[in-house]
Amino acid sequence: MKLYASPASSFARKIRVMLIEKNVRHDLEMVNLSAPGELRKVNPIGKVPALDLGDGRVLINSPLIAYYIESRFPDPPLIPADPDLHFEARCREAIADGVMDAVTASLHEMRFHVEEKRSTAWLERQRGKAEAGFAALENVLGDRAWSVGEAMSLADIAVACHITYITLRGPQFFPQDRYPNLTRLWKKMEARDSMRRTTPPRG
Ligand SMILES: N[C@@H](CCC(=O)N[C@@H](CS)C(=O)NCC(=O)O)C(=O)O
Repeated sequence: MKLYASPASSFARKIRVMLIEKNVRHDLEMVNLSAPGELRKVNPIGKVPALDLGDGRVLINSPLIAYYIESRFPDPPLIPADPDLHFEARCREAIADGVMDAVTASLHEMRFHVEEKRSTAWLERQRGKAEAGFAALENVLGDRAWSVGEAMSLADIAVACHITYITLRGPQFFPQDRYPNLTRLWKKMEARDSMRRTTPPRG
């Protein structure tokens, strides 16, 4: 099994963290996303993560890959088996991923357009999504230890991986004093071995 990732990708980091937490043996290929060459052969969309199962099948899109890993390697559970908690965890993952998509769209607009050519309406729309997403995650977390149930789950991993990336590349999208519950969870997550071993580069 080979995982295609890139050092900075928080979507790929979700999967790397899961594999480490579950102690799943795998090969890791770091891709330069500016020259995705080989990646395009396994994922026509050219995005990481992609998981090559080694039997001709390749899975793409982190929620699908996460679900596959959980199904194949259920211990320790990172997506709860209980149906209500299962979908709650995956819904939180989807909100965290959606925040990350909105922040990425904003960062691209700012990177690829000089100021006078940027769409303020587009930037505002993305900012609104990021703010609403973080607010929803903050409120449902409250003062509880974990996002869903009584143990760490994929929801916590997704939230933490994306907050780290956003804090490095667009800290204005995550003012820590506005989101004290998420900040507490994020810092706790970052102290884990699986998170330390997958820390993205600063540059
Ligand atoms: N929805 C996808 C998003 C993956 C994604 O956006 N990956 C980025 C890196 S964080 C990427 O590969 N970008 C390269 C490109 O779009 O060409 C997932 O959850 O896996």
